[in-house]
Amino acid sequence: MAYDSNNIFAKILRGEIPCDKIYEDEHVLAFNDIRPQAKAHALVIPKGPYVCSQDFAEKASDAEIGAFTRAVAKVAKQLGIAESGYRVISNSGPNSHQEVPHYHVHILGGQPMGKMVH
Ligand code: IU
Repeated sequence: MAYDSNNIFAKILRGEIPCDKIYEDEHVLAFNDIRPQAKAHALVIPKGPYVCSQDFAEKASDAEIGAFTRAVAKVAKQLGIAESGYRVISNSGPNSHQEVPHYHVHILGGQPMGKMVH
């Protein structure tokens, strides 16, 4: 799928729409989800134009992928949930109900998350 630069996260990255920023570095931005589904609910996104998990893994550089993985841990620490634990999930592609076509992972925690259901 081609990257649509009008998606909402692209607008956030360009500073056209505000976000509740938690963390930023050269490759990554993280912010609180506007419709939190847990006491802590953050989104981590790469700054590059990747649509989904598949796209990111296939096209991003090792530096971007490394920064992204480390950013998840940094965000969890900043949210104070690194020790209590958290869930990292990513909806990727049509069957997953991915709403925003810019790759992102959800970090959910701050409470017991319950068993995953499918
Ligand atoms: P999804 O995995 O693509 O379904 O998740 C998109 C998330 O982006 C969802 O949890 C929304 O609440 C969240 N979100 C946001 O944080 N800010 C926005 O402006 C929009 C969606 I639109």
